[in-house]
Parts: sequence; structure tokens; C-alpha cells
Amino acid sequence: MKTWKGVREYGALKVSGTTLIGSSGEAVMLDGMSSHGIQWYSKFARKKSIEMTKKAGANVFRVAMYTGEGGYLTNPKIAEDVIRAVDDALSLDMYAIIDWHILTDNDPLSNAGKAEAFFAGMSRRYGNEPGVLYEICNEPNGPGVTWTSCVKPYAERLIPVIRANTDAVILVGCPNWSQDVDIAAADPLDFDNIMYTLHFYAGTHGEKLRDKCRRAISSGAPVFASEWGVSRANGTGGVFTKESDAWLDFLDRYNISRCNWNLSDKDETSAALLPGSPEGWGEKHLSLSGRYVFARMSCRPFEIVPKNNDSHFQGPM
Ligand code: IDC
Repeated sequence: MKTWKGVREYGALKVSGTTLIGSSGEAVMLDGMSSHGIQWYSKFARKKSIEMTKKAGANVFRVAMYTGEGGYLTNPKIAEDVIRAVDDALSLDMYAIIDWHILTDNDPLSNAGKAEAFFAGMSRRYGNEPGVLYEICNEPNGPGVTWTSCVKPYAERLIPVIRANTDAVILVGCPNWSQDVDIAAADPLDFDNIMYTLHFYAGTHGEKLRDKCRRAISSGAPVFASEWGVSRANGTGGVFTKESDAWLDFLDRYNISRCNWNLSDKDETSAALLPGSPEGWGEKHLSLSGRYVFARMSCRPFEIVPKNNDSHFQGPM
């Protein structure tokens, strides 16, 4: 079991080759949770809840700020919730990812101006803060939303806006719901300290997607799995623990950092908490997904064991 390390020990992160390194040059593993959409589940993006993820081994918290579906585009005040969650994670010595969570607004270019203003503000606020990473577009998707015509030009607009304030690591989504890392890798961005995001759901994606990732890495592209789930890609079904084992072993082999979807109590199998869980949740509130995910955290401080009645739980213990 590895030792838990947060911002105080790792310091400001850099990308070296295909890996994240800390300020002393050591390889870094960020392993943690993503919030659900904070327009719905902000309760679990509050301090007590984030602190529980730390107690269970997480050293990073991803703040998923949806742009659509009642998120930032129609309710820009939600940025205040992002700031509060980021401040809370930082105060716990954890890294925080600010995620511009595009989804139904398929093409990141369609709201690029708003994204520029948002990230200008966030990077100005956190410019001297070693614990913040910027994820500029969750999942570009839809017909015609290609790397060359949409995502790369968007990244080329956004990255300089953030770079005006900080050299922090920037995570760039890839077309096809952040699966086409190989396509991005074949036509890479010309900036330092950027990584391409790979998203996978163990009940839907397998060896074919891992092959795309291998191709990206072998051509020198750094990859960050900023969203993965034990369910199917629609957030339900499973939980697929054996398939998740194969994925996490793969990520471990390449030292790929990751955030699990999702820290909420929604009645869906990808949610780590049981419906009705409080903000200050504990082990007894973990769903099958949550039990599995926290049991597999890279540096968990305690063992989570399956309960007797978890007959279909196939955790790694
Ligand atoms: C899902 C949520 C679900 C919600 C839906 C639409 O789990 O409760 O109704 O979004 O907002 C993604 C997305 C992520 C999805 C997740 C599971 O980034 O927002 O969350 N998923 O479907 N990409 C692949 C899967």
C-alpha cells in the first residue's frame, strides 16, 4: 500500500513524458472522486463529504460543473459553489480539478467565449495555488465534433487564457466522449503541462478502448482518466467489478491518475453512496460501487471489506 500524499508533499505538478511529477521530480498518482453535477448534488461537494473521501484515501476531488442541464450557462452563480468546493479540497491538502462539464452542449467551441471568461477568473483566483488543475471540456461528442475542427481549436483558445495566470496542469477532453485519445495524440497540442483525458465505464468499454490509450501513450501523449465508472456508460447497470479490476490494473501499469464517477447518493449504480446518505457520510453509506472504488484507492488508509449480504460483490480482497 502506498503512502498518502497531497499538495503539501507533491507540490505543483508538472507533466514529464507521459506522467505527472511533483515538485521534487517524483512520479505522482492522483486518485479520487468526481462530484456528480453540482447543480443537483452540491451536498456531496461540501467539506465534510470531501473530507470523507480523503479519509478513504483520495487525494484529488473533481468538481463537475455542468454547463448545460441547469448548470453554468443558465446559472452562472454556480461558479460560487465551484470556488467553495475547490477551497474546501485545498484546505484538506487535496488537489482539485475544475471541470467545465460539457455534455448536451456537444461542441466546446459553441460556448468558448463563456469558457474563456470562466477560466480567466478561476485561473486568476488560483494562479498561485499549486493544488488546482483545469479541465477545459469534459466530453466533446456528437457528429462533426472532431479533434481538428472543434476540440483542438477550442483548446488553443483556452490554454493561453489559463497560461496568462498559471503553469498548472490543464486537462483536455477528446472527441467521442473523451475516448479518442489516440486521435488527439496523433495531432498533439503544442503546450507544456497538458494531458488528454480518457473516460471509461467498465460495463461498456474494454480492451478496444485500452488499445486506443496504449496507442496514445506510445506516441508520447500524457493521459489522465478524469472520469471512470464501475457501471455502464449511462451511469447504471452492474456493478462491473471484474471489468473494473482490468481497467485499474491497466491504469496502475501506466501510472495514470483517475477520478471515479460519482460521489453522490443518486439511485444509480455509478453513485458511491446509498440514497439518503448525509453530507458527513461513513462506510455504512457506501453503495456497492463505493465499496469497490474505495477498496481500490491507491493509498487507502483502511480496508473496506465486503459485507456478508454483498453476495455479488467481487472486490479485490
Ligand atoms: C450522468 C449521471 C446521470 C445524469 C446524466 C445526465 O450519472 O445521473 O442523469 O449524466 O446528466 C458521462 C458524463 C457524465 C454522466 C456519466 C454517466 O460525463 O455526466 O453522468 N457519463 O452516464 N460520460 C460517460 C458517462
